[in-house]
Amino acid sequence: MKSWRIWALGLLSIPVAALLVAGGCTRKIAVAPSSVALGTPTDTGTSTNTGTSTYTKTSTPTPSPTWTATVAGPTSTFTFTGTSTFTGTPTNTYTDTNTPTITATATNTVPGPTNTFTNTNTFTNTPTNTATPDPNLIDNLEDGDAQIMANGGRSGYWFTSGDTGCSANISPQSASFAPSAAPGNGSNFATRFSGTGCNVTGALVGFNFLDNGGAAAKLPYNLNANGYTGVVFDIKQNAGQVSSVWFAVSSINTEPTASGGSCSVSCNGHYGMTVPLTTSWQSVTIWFSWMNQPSWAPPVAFDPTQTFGMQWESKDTTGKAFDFSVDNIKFITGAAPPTPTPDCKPIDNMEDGDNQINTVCGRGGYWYTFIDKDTNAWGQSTAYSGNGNVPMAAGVTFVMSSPGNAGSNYCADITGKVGPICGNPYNTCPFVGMGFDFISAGSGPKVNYDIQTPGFIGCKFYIKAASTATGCRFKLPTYETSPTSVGGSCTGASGQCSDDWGINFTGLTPAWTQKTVALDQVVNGGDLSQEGWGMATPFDRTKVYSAQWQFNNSQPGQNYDLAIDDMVFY
Ligand SMILES: [Ca+2]
Ligand SMILES: [Ca+2]
Ligand SMILES: [Ca+2]
Ligand SMILES: [Ca+2]
Repeated sequence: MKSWRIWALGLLSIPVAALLVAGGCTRKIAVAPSSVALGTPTDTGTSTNTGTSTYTKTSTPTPSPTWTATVAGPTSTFTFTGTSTFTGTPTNTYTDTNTPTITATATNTVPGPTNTFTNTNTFTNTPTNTATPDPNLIDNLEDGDAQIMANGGRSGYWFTSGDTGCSANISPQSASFAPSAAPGNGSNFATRFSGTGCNVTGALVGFNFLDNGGAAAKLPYNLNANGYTGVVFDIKQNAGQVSSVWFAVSSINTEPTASGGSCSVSCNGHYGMTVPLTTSWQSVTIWFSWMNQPSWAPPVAFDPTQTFGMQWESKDTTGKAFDFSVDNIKFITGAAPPTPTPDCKPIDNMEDGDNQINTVCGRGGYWYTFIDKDTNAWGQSTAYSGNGNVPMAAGVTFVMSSPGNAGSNYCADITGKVGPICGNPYNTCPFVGMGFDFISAGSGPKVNYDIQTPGFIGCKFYIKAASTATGCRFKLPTYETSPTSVGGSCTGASGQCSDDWGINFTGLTPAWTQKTVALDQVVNGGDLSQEGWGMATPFDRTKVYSAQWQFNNSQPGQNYDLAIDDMVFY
């Protein structure tokens, strides 16, 4: 019964992107000056008429006279020939759809009734482009090289980077970066980045604002000097399973000292935002004031006066294929709208493929397994994540499994076996499970999460069990039920802590099923109760530590395969 001896595995809040290395960022190659048409051309040129003129006309009443057009350039002469049977003074009207406006005049040499002419000339205009470069445009890739456009004083180069699992598989490689000739968004070129096999931190594509000539230290670029307050870009998922990226702006306080920043610990936690990908081009607007750091990163200020570049990161670390394109990156100016009010209800659908719940509304804890562990006979449970391929042990990062609920890519899934017997010294029985903390505590005491203030009254999630253990207990450790060793207040005798508030599920099947749990005590109309073997506490809705799914001595010796997906508050 007693879960007093918990050895949490994978609890380390692995900074998923902490080790992303922005490499190869200053490769300098000889390039021709940009000659791409910038901005909206202003047509101030001379029109050269190289088309064939045809004229149609209507006349009232019929029968029609016959008209023959003599075509010239912008000045055309019309000659009427034929026999008019009409009498009276004709009024001829010409409609000219050319640009620039043709100055043709026509002479109706035969009097008649009201005639209407429509000029359907086709002209080929050769406008003179007098547009000036748009200083806000960062790059449209149309010159086909690896350097961003020379607007706004910028000069940097594109680069790519991948972790040790995928560095050889990413395309393009940083040293040979080239825009993809596959059509960009209404254009000839875009940045296309693809790869597979990332297993540590992921992979990224990005650029520096300034060319530093290959030196280690990047050069700072001042966004405020031009009044830049945000950026828009076009982005599209071409293929692969990774369906979101982390967009980030590197700046001095998150950039490592080795590359010109001031960060010395847990660096590269750049300010950014998650961008969900779609399979058709979408325009994404990001105001810099909307951006946040990843929750694992030491909080520092975003300094817009000392930024280095922008990057798009695939955060998947389970080897999934990613393939996305970026085009038409452009700064925007002006006052940012208020930060959108985030939807605090979704907890995690795992679709970003990492081991962290959604970093929203103060949450951002990490998935883990926990397991009995002792030299006693009962300490023999096992746990695997990542489609059963990752044996969980202390410090091993929890890996999501595929596929997930409702055709999605990922879910949280653990497989293994519950230890066989209960035993001394406290009649402790085997247990194993998975869960997450609502707030990452790092290596410190667990952090209270308040579900009362946001008004959450329950949670929902999808669950399935595909092995012989068809039941589990869903529970929410709180400050009051947790032992002092992890930051809680439970000081009961040995073995009396961790009798957490929860609910038992039985009859789970291999089919995904949604469960709804009212997060309050049964006596208050909720679904939660303690098991009764431990210290009695109230269910404190302001001090919730975690959500966990656990097998215990009700399934000794059972094989289990338990999956969770699409968890939300309501
Ligand atoms: Ca383009
Ligand atoms: Ca270029
Ligand atoms: Ca996540
Ligand atoms: Ca999912």
